[in-house]
Amino acid sequence: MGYIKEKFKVKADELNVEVKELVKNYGTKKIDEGVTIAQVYQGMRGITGLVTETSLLDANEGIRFRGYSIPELREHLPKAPNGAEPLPEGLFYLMLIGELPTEADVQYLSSMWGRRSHVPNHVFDAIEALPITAHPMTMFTVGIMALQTESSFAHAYSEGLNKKDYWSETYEDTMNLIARLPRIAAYIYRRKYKGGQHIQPNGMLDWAGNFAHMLGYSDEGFRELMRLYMVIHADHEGGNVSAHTTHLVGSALSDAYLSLAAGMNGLAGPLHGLANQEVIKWILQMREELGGGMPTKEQIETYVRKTLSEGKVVPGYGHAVLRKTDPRFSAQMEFAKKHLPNDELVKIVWMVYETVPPILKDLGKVKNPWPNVDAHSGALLVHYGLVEYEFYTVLFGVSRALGVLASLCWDRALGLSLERPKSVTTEWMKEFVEGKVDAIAD
Ligand code: HAX
Repeated sequence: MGYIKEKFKVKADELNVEVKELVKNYGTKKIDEGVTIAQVYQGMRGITGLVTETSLLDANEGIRFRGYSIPELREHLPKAPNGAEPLPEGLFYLMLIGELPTEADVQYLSSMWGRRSHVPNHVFDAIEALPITAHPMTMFTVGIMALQTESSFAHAYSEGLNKKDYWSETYEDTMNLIARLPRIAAYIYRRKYKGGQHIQPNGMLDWAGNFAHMLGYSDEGFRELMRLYMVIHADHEGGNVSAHTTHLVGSALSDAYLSLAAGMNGLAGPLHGLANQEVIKWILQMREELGGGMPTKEQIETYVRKTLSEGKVVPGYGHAVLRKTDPRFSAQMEFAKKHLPNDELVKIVWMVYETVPPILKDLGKVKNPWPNVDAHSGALLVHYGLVEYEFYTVLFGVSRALGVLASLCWDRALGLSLERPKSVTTEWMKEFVEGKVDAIAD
C-alpha cells in the first residue's frame, strides 16, 4: 500500500469513529425546521441533506477546499518549477487527506498518475466508433464507460469483496481514472479538431502540464492556465449536479467509472458545465452580429436584453447557491490581468461583467446576478489558441473528476448509505395542504 493510501486509511478510521458517535448521540436532532413545499418543487434548494468532506460553499464568500479559499490555495499549494499557479496534484491531496501537501506528496502523486496513465486501445476504439460530429462530452463519457472494463472495484466485488475494503478498491479506481482522463480528453481533442494527429505523453511534466502538452499547447502560459483551471473547477461541495450525481450513482455501489460517467452527463447540461461553451458562443455571436471588434457598453446591454426577450438565460451568470461574484471568476480575472490584459475578448468579458448584473437585478427574480466560473474561462482559452469551444466542458470534466472521486473515496470509507430520498405526488401534496393527510412521519 502506498503511503498516501495508508494515510487515507488512518484518516478514514478516525472520521468513521467520530461519525458513528455523532449519529448515535444526535441522530434524531433536526438540523433545520423541515422542508417546504417550494423546496420540493424548486430543486431542493437550501435543504441540507448531504455530507461532502472535500469542500464547503458559502453563498457570499464562495468555495473553501478543506477550509482554504482559492486565493489561499494559490498561495499555499506547491507550484511547478518557475510556476506561480497551484498544482492540481496538491489540491487532490488536500481534498483526500485534509492536510496541505508537501512538495514530496505532490511529486508522489505526479509520478503515480504518470505510471498509471496507460489507456487500453479498446477505449480509443470506442471513441472512434462515434461519428466525428459527436459532441466531445459524448465522446468523453463513452471513453470513461469503455474504461470501466478496468475497474478494480467491479472486479473485486464480483469475486466477493468485504465491505470494509470497498474504500481500498475505490481508491485504486480513483487513482487510475485521474491518471487516464487527460489522455482520453486529449485523444478526443486531437481526433476531432487536429486530424487525429495524437501526441504522446511527456512523463517529465506534471499532470496538468502534460495534459496541456498532449492537447498540443507548449506555451508555458497555457500550462499555467491549465494548472489554475484544473484547481478551480475541481470541486464545489456536494449538491451541484455533477458531484451529486456521482455520489448518488456511487451510493448504489456502482464503481468509480460508472459513477463518474453519470456525473459527467450531468456536467454536460447547459445550466451546469456546458455553460462554459455557451458563454463564449454567446459572446462570439454578439460580436459577429455587431460586425466585429469591440462592442460598446450600450450594444452589450441591447444584446443582453434581446437574449432575455427571446426567453434565454444569460450564460455564465447566476448560481443556485452563490450570491456574490464567484471567486473562481475573480481568480481567472486576476490571471488575465497578469498574463493577457490587452486581449480583446477578455476585455469584452470584463465589459459584460459591468453590464449584466444590473440588468439581471432589475428583473427582480434572479437571485444571483453575478458571474459564475463559466463567465471567464472561454476567453482565456481562446487567447492561447484553444478556440474549439465545444471541447471546453471536457476540460471542466477532467478537473471535476478530482473532487468527485476524492469524495467517492470518502463515501466508501465512511460506508455512506444508498441514497433514497422520499418523494410524493402532487395529488398527495394537495391532500396535505387540505389537511387530509399528515406530514411524512419523521
Ligand atoms: N439569465 C436569465 N435568467 C436567469 C439567470 C440568467 N443568467 N439566472 C437565473 N435566471 C432566472 C431563472 O431562469 C429563473 O427564472 P424563472 O423563474 O422564469 O424560471 C429565475 O431567474 C430564478 O432563478 P434563480 O433562483 O436565480 O436561479 P436557479 O438557482 O434556479 O438557477 C442557474 C441557477 C445557474 C441554473 C441559473 O442562474 C442560470 O440558468 N444561469 C445561466 C446558466 C449558467 O451560467 N450556468 C452555470 C452555473 C454554474 C455552474 O454550474 N457551472 O458549471
